Amino acid sequence: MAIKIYGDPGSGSRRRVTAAAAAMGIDIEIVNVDLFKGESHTPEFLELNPHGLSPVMVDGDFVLYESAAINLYLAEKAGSDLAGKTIREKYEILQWMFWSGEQWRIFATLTFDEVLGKRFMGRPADETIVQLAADKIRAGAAVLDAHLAEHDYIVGDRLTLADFDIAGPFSQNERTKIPLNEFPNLVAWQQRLLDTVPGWAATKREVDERIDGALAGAGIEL
Ligand SMILES: N[C@@H](CCC(=O)N[C@@H](CS)C(=O)NCC(=O)O)C(=O)O
Repeated sequence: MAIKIYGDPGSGSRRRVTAAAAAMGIDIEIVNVDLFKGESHTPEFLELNPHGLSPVMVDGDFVLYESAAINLYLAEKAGSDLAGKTIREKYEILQWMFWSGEQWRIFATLTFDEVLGKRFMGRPADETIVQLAADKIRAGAAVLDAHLAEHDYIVGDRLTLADFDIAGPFSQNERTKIPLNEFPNLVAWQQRLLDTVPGWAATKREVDERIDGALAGAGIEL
């Protein structure tokens, strides 16, 4: 039975999982959950993830949420080296994945909620929050940019799960305008991922079509 991934095609977090699964050659069955219709807050979905967030993985009777945890589970199950070949590489990858969750993507999500989420609700963004998130993103991006001046990928100069996690905020930046484009090595690395990781390019098209379609449907111009 294929592993199921529940989530919305516009979700940058679902993207991290579906792109990583493709890179690891893992067969998955996608179950679409429409976030715009509130489908992640139905009683059935909340049984899978009480936080009501996309994505969720279901492998037989095992249910797991949090994209990074799902990717680590998939890598271990498939025996993929995307989670690291040596103990040192594994912990370097985990270092970046934890950093990404706690210090990086959270500010991109905050910006998405302010700039896009609130637009869908007809409310203005809180500029103090947008500015705070931009400052935090700039601080992290400066470190990443310096790191990527010396490396083609985040760890070990080859694709790993750390790349998917840290690239997550690029999923919405054409719409949220978080300040990633000020950092040339970061932009070049993102383009490298799009050019060399087919699943990253395919899921970008999915996210863009889904969110741009929702914006057009709601008559919102950014
Ligand atoms: N840290 C979580 C983030 C999940 C998340 O924020 N998902 C968003 C879409 S990218 C969501 O489902 N939002 C719906 C909501 O807030 O109700 C993960 O990595 O899975």
